[in-house]
Amino acid sequence: MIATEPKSSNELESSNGQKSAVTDGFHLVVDALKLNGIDTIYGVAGIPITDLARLAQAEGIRYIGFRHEQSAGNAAAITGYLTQKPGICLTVSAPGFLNGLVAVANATTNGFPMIQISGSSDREIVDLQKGDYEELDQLNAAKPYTKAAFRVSRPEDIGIGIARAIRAAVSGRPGGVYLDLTADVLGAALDADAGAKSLLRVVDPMPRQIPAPESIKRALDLLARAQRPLIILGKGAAYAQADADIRSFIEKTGIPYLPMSMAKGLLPDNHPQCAAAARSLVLAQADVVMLIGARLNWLLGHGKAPQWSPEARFIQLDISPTEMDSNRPIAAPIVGDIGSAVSALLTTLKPGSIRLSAAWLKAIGDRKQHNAESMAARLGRNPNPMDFYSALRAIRDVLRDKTDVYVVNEGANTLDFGRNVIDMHEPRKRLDSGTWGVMGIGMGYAIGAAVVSGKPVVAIEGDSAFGFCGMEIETICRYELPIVTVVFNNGGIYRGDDVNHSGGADPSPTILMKNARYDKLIEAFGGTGRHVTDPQGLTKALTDALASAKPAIINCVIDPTAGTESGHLQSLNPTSHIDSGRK
Ligand code: ADP
Ligand code: TZD
Ligand code: MG
Repeated sequence: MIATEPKSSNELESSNGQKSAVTDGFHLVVDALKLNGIDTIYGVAGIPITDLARLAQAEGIRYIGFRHEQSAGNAAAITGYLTQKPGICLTVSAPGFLNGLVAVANATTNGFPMIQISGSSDREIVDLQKGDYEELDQLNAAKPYTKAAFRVSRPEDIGIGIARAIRAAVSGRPGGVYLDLTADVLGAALDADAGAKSLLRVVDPMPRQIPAPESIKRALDLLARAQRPLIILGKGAAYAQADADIRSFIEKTGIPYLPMSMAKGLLPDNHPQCAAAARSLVLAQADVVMLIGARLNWLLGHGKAPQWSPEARFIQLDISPTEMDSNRPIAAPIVGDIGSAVSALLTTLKPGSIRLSAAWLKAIGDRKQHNAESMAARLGRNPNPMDFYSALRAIRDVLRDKTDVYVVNEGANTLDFGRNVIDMHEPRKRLDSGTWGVMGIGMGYAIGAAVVSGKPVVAIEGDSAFGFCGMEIETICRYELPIVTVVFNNGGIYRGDDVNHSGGADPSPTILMKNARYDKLIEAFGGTGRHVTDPQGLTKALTDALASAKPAIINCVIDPTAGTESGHLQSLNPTSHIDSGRK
């Protein structure tokens, strides 16, 4: 059982009869986390970390207990993204560890700082494969999927282990870190004074990385020669929390910008320089492109023609030097942290040095207006049943003046349409499937955002996406978090009308339960469920749910034929002729 008294309360009688205060691994872990300002742990309890969770809570760290480690890990990852402090996920050995590892891998892919702390079984049994309870060589399993992985094998190394994990998570390009704590280390006793001395508070774990002045000059010279410049803001720019300087640089230069999905709101989406509604035009025609915290990966077509002009030249601001030239040659790399880099750009920028061609701005303005009109027409329709547009219009209108609400979004069509329709007005308020396009982040991200901010969250979830993490509804109700989950229920992955080509009775691989009532799930846990079939019903249900600030699910019936296979990613989906009758 846990010692309810705080640390160093136990006393051991030594061989000479002297009593000396002792501490143990559990206390040292909690003390080390607190010393480094960690105030929240997300996890699932069990052998050997149950008492670690209890002790953390007893000592004032908020502990949020989940139903599945993957969601706990996702909550930790988004906490890291929102706060620049590593989010902590606590897991049990082997299966719990592996469940959490998916979230750590996803965090690493997205550049979110988090630490998965996992208990592990006895080394001598694991290493000789003698067959332990929950046996797994966790450290080696974690290595390929994490930014760094460490194991602590002596209680006196806990302080160093946690310090190294924190630095690895937040320095340079942030990522997911694994920290392995054996059951032996957790239970091991240590002289309390020696234990206290072994702990350290990390100094400046996320040091500024000031870019070379010549790299700033090279970039500004290139921009000065541009006719059709474009800035792309990625989630690295949002993460950097240099919001005012980024806005100032964009406004001072007048350069049109395109936000990647999680950078939406860094400047409000209705900003006159936002070129999101002219995306294909600006990608194809820009002659100098400045990437700020965005990788030229698949989300940007790898920078390749025909999406991009083969003549375009690139400036890239990134903390990771090896990101440069990963897809296209980078003519002006700026390696450093975005806060320092943008501030240096602002001080070096000479007024009037960047002149945009009027034709460029006009072409963008015209295309924006044209596309805005088509979008308004699509959003203006009121089909029955609802399609993605009419449902998202209702949500957009409810959220318009509630700019403090976090929006979590995942699915295929639900994600792709949601990104385009829901405007964001504040930085770091949109949290979505990110670099992997992963399903199942929804409830973890929603819980993490609600816990760190105390603000309301609206999670717009495809019905398939929701299923990956739906049991966390109980977690949301247990902690009474102000999260409204809107399930876009089109009865399937992408669509709800696919057929079994064998003619047999089983549903098609992409089909989910017809007429499922996700709203009823939350009622089992005392939350509010609403079933809506039209935009008016959705408007009212969402407005009421946000006003109550209580957990709610809105089951939102969407036309099963409204979506497209793979959403907007059809070009990535290889297809086969399944049978001759297939259309
Ligand atoms: P998006 O998906 O929004 O395009 P990416 O995740 O591809 O964004 O890119 C984010 C980039 O931002 C990464 O290459 C990462 O190294 C970089 N980055 C993250 N934090 C910082 C920072 N503080 N300063 C500079 N670059 C950063
Ligand atoms: N598993 C995981 C972890 N991530 C994935 N991206 C997938 C499977 C494959 N997948 C997608 O890429 S989107 C999607 C899956 C299963 C679900 C789409 O259905 P939905 O959204 O109901 O969430 P729409 O609105 O019906 O398209
Ligand atoms: Mg669906």
